[in-house]
Amino acid sequence: MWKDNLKDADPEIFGLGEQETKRINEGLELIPSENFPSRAVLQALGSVFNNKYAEGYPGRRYYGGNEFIDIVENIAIERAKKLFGCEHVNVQPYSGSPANIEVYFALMNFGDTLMGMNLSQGGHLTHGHKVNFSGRAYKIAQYGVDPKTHLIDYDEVRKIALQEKPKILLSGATAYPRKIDFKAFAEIAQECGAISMADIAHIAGLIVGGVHPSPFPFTDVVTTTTHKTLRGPRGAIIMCKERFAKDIDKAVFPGMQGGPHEHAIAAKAVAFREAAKPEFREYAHQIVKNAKALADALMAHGFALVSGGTDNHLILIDLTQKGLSGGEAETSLDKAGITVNKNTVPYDTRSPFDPSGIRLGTPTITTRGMKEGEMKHVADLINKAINNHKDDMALAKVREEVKELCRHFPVY
Ligand code: DSN
Repeated sequence: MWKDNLKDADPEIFGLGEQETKRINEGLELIPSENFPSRAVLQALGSVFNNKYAEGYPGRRYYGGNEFIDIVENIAIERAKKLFGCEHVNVQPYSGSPANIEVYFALMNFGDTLMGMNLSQGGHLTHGHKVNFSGRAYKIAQYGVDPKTHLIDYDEVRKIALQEKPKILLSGATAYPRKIDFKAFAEIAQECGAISMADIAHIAGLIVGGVHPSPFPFTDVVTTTTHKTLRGPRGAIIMCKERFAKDIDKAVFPGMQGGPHEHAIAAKAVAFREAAKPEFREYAHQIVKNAKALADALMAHGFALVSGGTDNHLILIDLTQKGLSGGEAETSLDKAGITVNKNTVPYDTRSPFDPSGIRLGTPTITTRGMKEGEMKHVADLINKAINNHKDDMALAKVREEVKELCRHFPVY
């Protein structure tokens, strides 16, 4: 119904929504940090919960009229606690970057040392990159991956941590195709007197689905976005041990944020309910099965995969041997209806603006029901597009094949 109203009120935006829906339905969206949430999640986002100012926390608001909002926020909190098995949750962070910065603001003084994974080797901007707030306000120590195996070298992490004595030791990544040993990180943090923090944004859905080890109960503070493998609305939450709860809550509000986005919080609650179902567990397992099948099929076509494969939802391809850059591949694949993003590979010799790799993953194609059999087909299509990356006619033909495959797996 809202769509009809939008159609009358703003045909231009409505029309673009129609085009975006068509793009989603007819293309392969392989960006590993994206997903297609349910209509229920989208309805909660487009609901009356958008309207309310609710600065503060349930039962302690700075505005009247929050009797229903309080219930919604409490439901979101309780569901997240149960889903992840954590002691305290703040569901108000607007997104992943604010959530991470709120943790730093809560638990460190400016100038203290933050140790995280280097962006160029799989970390995130907010894990201490020099252009980001995290790299400006704090002293930074960084770890990466082993030059040969492309795996995190936990002995090396320990060595750096003992030397740099960070206030926070952060684990988590945005372009790491293997399992992360959160227990090893927490032990290293304990040994060097640091607070252990994990950013599980990419793999939260895999963790609740039981297909990746959890950072709980040993990690002190855990952040996650809610829109990636978790398949909820764009947003984030911060989870922590009870002893950090007061500082975290104070840093989120009034420290960094004003009015919480209660429509997003309502949608987070809906997503947490969905993620607690047995079907979601199956979904998470299928994401990984699909990623492994896609990785195997790509390697059979001669693609070089960082770390030689994947354990999670994500695949990082080094295109050096294929003779094109990540940027060129992204553009050509776009023409073929296949969406990926250019990405640095570990020890990349090219610039981050046109790096050597592309990053792809299986969360959205698994959401639309594709299984291992389709992964072989997807790999063939990627291979065809890359091999013909300069030939627009050939790419248009691949686009038709992509459309035909997708026709059997409608999204919205
Ligand atoms: N921008 C996200 C990603 O694509 O991995 C990380 O926050």
